[in-house]
Amino acid sequence: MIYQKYINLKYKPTKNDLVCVFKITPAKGVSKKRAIGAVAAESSTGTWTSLLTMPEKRMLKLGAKVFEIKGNYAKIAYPIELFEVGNISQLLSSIAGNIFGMKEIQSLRLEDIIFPKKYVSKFKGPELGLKDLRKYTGIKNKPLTGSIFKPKLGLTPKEQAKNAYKIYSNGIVFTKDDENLSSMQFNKFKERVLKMLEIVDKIKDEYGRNVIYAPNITAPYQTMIKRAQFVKDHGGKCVMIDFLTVGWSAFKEFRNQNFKMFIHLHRASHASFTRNKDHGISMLVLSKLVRLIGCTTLHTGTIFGKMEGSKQEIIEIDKFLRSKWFGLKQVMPVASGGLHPGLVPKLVNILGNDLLINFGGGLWGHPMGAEAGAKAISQAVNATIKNISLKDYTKTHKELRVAIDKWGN
Ligand code: CAP
Ligand code: MG
Repeated sequence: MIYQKYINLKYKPTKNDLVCVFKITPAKGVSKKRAIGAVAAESSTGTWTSLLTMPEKRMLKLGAKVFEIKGNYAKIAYPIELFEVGNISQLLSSIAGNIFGMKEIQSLRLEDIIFPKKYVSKFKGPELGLKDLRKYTGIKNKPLTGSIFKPKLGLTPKEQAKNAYKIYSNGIVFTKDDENLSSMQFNKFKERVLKMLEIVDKIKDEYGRNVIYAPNITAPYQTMIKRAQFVKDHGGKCVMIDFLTVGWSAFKEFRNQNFKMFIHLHRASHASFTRNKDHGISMLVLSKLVRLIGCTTLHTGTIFGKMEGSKQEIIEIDKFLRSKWFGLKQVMPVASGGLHPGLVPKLVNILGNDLLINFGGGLWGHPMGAEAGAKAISQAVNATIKNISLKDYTKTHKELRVAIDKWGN
């Protein structure tokens, strides 16, 4: 059986091999080795039967090698020659393509990819990274705080801009459109951007602070480019892209335009294939691919908020994004989703300060209004970095107390 020939437990990966870690659950009645061999074959040079078009020795030499099997986890080494330089789509069509549909497996999850320098060196990584964001905002040793306008759809540009002023002037440094706001009848892109950038300028004039607005340019590629250029032409410093719904190719091509603007990446739709721990692709893999292409900030989860994501997984992803990695700039992780001021201390204690913490409902739902919502967030961050318990801080900070009365901690 050809599949098993892709298993070679004596194989030692070379420094140029790309290594994938898979979690493989064989289908009923299929041996583990057959299932794992099938994944290695189908994701590299093989298929379901022997062939006459190439000597088997040559096909296996260029093929993937299963070099480690531990329980349901297999490590597979791929010769770098199997991948086109700089082509993420082709990489995924190989190691995250047909294999998920094979009858030999019941479920399959691509847990991690260990990239060789030879592969990474062909990518630019972030044009503007974590350090550039801190430099621009002037915020050094504490998390950045941001907000998403809510309700997520329905506000007019004028309403959004008015709300933006209320929170920028009370300590919020970053605001973004929601992931499903692009250019709607009730909120046209250009009108929104112009009104929002006027507020950004107003804050600069009145407070001397650089604040950031991330307009969502998610759209067909050419429209994205036009919208990004419009933002840049009007003094904007950042754009937001839902990278999975625009696609890897569009995201990479956009990055390659070198707009010299911050790129805020939203991961809408990721959970369709990251949350099932037996089948799909891990958020760690997505994070590595995103950093290869390059962005400034990436949503990675909150542990305590409304979205699924384990503490261990989010710690690992955030650590990777901030790590030294073949000279590529760092990416700032974004914690967003169901967050409110009461969660700030435990979030920062676990995920650290190099974080953008975004609040949607946890700001706009504050009983005293948006200004108080923004103040409560700043108060929670200040209490955390001063190592003062929220309980004590609420004694002298009403906005925080009202937030904790409503949402707890
Ligand atoms: C949060 C949010 C974010 C998600 C993203 C929303 O709003 O704007 O898009 O949290 O999730 O639309 O739900 P709230 P993730 O603060 O009101 O929850 O960062 O996990 O991709
Ligand atoms: Mg959202």
